[in-house]
Amino acid sequence: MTATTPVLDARLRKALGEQTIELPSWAFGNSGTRFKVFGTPGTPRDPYEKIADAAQVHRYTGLAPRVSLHVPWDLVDDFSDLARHAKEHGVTIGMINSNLFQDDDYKLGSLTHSDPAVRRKAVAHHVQCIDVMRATGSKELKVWLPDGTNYPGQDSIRARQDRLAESLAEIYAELDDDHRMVLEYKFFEPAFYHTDVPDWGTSLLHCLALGEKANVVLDTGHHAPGTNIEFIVAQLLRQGRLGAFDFNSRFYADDDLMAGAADPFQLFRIMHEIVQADALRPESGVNFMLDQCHNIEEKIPGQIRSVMNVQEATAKALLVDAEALDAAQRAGDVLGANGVLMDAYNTDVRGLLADLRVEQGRDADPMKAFAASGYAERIAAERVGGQQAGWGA
Ligand code: AOS
Ligand code: ZN
Ligand code: ZN
Repeated sequence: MTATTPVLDARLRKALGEQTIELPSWAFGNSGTRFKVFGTPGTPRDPYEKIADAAQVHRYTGLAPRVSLHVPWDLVDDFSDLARHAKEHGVTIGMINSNLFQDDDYKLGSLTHSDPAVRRKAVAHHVQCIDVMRATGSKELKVWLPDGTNYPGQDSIRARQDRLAESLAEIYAELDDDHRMVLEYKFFEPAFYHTDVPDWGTSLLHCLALGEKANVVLDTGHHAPGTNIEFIVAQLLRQGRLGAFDFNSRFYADDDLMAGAADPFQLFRIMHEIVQADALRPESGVNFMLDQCHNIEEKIPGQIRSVMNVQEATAKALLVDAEALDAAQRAGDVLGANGVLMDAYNTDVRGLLADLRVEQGRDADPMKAFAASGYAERIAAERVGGQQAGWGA
C-alpha cells in the first residue's frame, strides 16, 4: 500500500471543526503519587488561575472550550463570578465533579455506607454540587465513588448495592430538567477487594434504574489490562448510554498519563467506534473529557499535547474508508478489512491538522506557539505557592 497525503476536505473540516474536548481543572494543579508531589513554578493558586491556564490550551488548539470543576477543590465564594471569569477567558464551565474520597466519615463508604447519616451527608454534598451547576451554568454532574471493601466479609456486597441505588435515586431527584448525571466506574483503588461500581455493567444498571438523564462515564485507565475498551464504547453507544469519556493513558494501574501517550492505537480504535456511530457531533451527548495529572511534565503543554493526541486519533478514524471496510467485512476478507483500518491508522495526519489550525487563524504548531508566547515564564514569576491538585502527600 502506497502512502497517500490526506486532504482536508469539507467532511473532515466539518467533523474536526465540531470536536470539543473538556479539560479537568485539577490537571493544572500540582499532583503526584503517595511518595511525592513535585511543585512546578507557576502552578495556579486558585480556581481562577486554573481556568486561565486551561484557556491557554483552548487558545492554541481551538479544541478545549470547557473546564470541568471539582468540589471542594475548586470552591469559591461566588461561582457565578467564576463562570463570568471563564467566559472572559473564552471558555465555559463543564461538568461538576463531586468528592467522596477525602472525608474521614467516608472511610467505610459514602453513598453505600451502612450508617444512614453518612449516606445523607454524601447525598447532601451532591445537592451542593447541583447548586454549583445552577450558579455556573454547568449541565452535568459527574459522580465517581471510591466505595468498596478491602476484605472478604467486611460488608455485604448486595446490601451496599441496594444502598447505592437509593442514594443515587435521591441525587437524581434533585437534578433540574436540563441536567444530566454521569456515573463513572473503576475496577479497583482505593478499595482493593471489591469496588461498588467496578465496571460498565454495574454503572449501566444503576443508570437504567435512574432514568434517561443518567449515563455511564468511561475512564480509559479504569480497566483490567487487556480489556477491549472499544467494545465497551460500541456497546454503550448502542444503548445511547455513553455519557462521557475520561481520557488518559495507563501502563499499569490508574496512571492518569497523557491521552494517546501509552497506546495511540487504542485511542484510534475507540475513536473509530465513535465515528462509526456518528457520535462525534456535539448533539450526540458524549462529553469527551480528559482526566489526567501531570506529575513530572509541564501542565499546560501536557494538556495541549493530550488534546492534540485525541485530535490526531480522531482524524485517523475519520480517514477510515467506510465503504471499503464494509465491503471487505461483508466479503469475509479478514486481511482486507484489517488492512483498511491499518491504512487509516498509519496515515500521518499532522500536516492536515496544521492546515486546519491555520485555516482557523491559529498557529500550525500549538506546542511551539505556546512555548514562544512567554506565558509559562510570566506565571512562574507572578505566582508563588501554587495549589496541589487535591490529593497526594
Ligand atoms: C478517579 O480515579 C477518577 O478517575 C475520577 O474521575 C477523578 O480522577 C477524580 O474524581 C477527580 O475528580
Ligand atoms: Zn476519571
Ligand atoms: Zn481515575
